[in-house]
Amino acid sequence: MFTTKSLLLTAASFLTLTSAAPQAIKSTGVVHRIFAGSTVENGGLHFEPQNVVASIGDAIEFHFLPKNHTVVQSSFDKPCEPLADGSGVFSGFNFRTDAGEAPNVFRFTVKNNEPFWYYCSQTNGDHCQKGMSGVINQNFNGDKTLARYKEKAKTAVTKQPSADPLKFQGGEIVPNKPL
Ligand SMILES: [Cu+2]
Repeated sequence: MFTTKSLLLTAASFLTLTSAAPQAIKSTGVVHRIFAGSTVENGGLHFEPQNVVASIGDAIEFHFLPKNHTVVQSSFDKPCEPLADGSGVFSGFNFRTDAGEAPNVFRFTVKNNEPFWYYCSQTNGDHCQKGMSGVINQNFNGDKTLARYKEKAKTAVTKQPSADPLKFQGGEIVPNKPL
């Protein structure tokens, strides 16, 4: 038969188990390098690779080529605009380079399997409208494709995630180490 004390203890241990803080995401050690401004296609207004499949715990590392690109998370429905609730990932204009790769990279860890849409917010040359966008973990069974995102981006207006052009969020700026 349960005493009051044993019931309380049982309840306390149950609460301890269920109210544990969310676990930190364990790194897989996998790094996906995406090059912003790759000249492989589209006169450099391009991310390469632009359609990446990544697992939770993988690192995404953006390397920046000339001239002055950014990465800003958006929704599928509103290309060239940051997430409306202010929660999105963005790099800031911290990676200007005139030749070769910028000395730093922008890096973050994949936290879920939701599609992650992003664009370059450089308005000098209309990068987003001209196709400088990409996706991580597109749902390949749905109709929300990168091709459709780019089509909608052609007539979208680019918005910045912050009034401070150097502000970044949701990732870290770390030295670009050669492989
Ligand atoms: Cu750009």
